[in-house]
Amino acid sequence: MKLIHISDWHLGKVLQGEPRRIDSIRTFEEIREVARDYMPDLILHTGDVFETYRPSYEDIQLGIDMLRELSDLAPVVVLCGNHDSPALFRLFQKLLGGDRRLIFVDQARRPEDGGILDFPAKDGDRIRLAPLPFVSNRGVDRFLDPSLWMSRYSDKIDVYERELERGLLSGFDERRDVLIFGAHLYVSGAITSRSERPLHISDAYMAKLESTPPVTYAAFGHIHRPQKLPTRRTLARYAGSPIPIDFGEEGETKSIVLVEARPGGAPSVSTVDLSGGRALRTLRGSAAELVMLADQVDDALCNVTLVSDGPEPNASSIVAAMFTRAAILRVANEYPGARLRPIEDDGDREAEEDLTSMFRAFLTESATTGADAESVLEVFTRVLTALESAESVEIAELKDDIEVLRV
Ligand SMILES: [Mn+2]
Repeated sequence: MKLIHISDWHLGKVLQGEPRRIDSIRTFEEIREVARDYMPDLILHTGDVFETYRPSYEDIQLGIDMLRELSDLAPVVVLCGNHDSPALFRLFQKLLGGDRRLIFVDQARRPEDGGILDFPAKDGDRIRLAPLPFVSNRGVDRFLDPSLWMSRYSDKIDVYERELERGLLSGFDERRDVLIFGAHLYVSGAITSRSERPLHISDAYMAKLESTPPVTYAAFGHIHRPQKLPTRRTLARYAGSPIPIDFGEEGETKSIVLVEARPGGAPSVSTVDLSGGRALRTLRGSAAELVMLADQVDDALCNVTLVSDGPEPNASSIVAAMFTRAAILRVANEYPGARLRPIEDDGDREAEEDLTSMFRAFLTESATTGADAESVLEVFTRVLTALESAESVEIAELKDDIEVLRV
């Protein structure tokens, strides 16, 4: 049998104001070409098709069109990720009726409730898939015995995995079956990209990798960095996202996974790199240094810091003129005095800090733009004092000061 494992499209993602639709379309075209050549028996999408619970109609249309195109090549199973809405997945499934070519799995089900999906493969083989969409820690979990509702996340996931394992093994035919597990899950040992939703990759949402059911291949979604997982008994991978979703993924090579296996045999697993998504680049340097980088940047999405001797009020236009093909998402200007030096902590901190010291602390972490930090702090203090002391403040008198604070 042959399987293609894809994941984490995040359609509808807008990065610092820049829509990523074109990146998704370009990588989809690569995925489709690979699928046409590979001729898989099954395509498994391990979740986060959409960026949000309520995707726009355009993004729904795009996602469905892409999945339908893939389903012309092989049956497609899509697991609900933590960014996806289970209710929307149920609606899709309802609209598709009995279409066995495109299956949306909103939640895990017990084997007797259709929790295990079988697909015919080449040479009379059969793929048995145990799908485990994202399990939330919130609310009452009907899959579990009520006595387990309050237990740790990893223990809950264990229950799901044992139940699905039972389903995979019941009626298992070693001469023709290849077992596959698919889950939208953060498992121990995974290296994150820092661009996944932080809460959902915290320890509170971590499952034990060793609890993965014993299958020929375990397909994981959720973590955006493509990677093989350090398991001994089961071959397991995160397919990762096809495009770098956020700056935490800067420089990652994206890919999809191809799996070929015979019943009872070890799988052969390979990856195909995807290059369609525009790169993300963080650039920092003087005008002379940045100009040298301009050639390599191409059409990347860039966050640029222009380093100068003093405040550079035209930083944005200088940078824009250098990088004509790139999408400039953010321009910062750094120069001596743009940040305050932190004051030594004398340990005798008052219970409630006053606004000036809070603002001072802020200016040690965030650079000012257009005026040096000392003068911004001075103006801030002057405005604050005026507001606190005067019975009525003439805004007009403070106008110049406020102008400085605005830049
Ligand atoms: Mn996810």
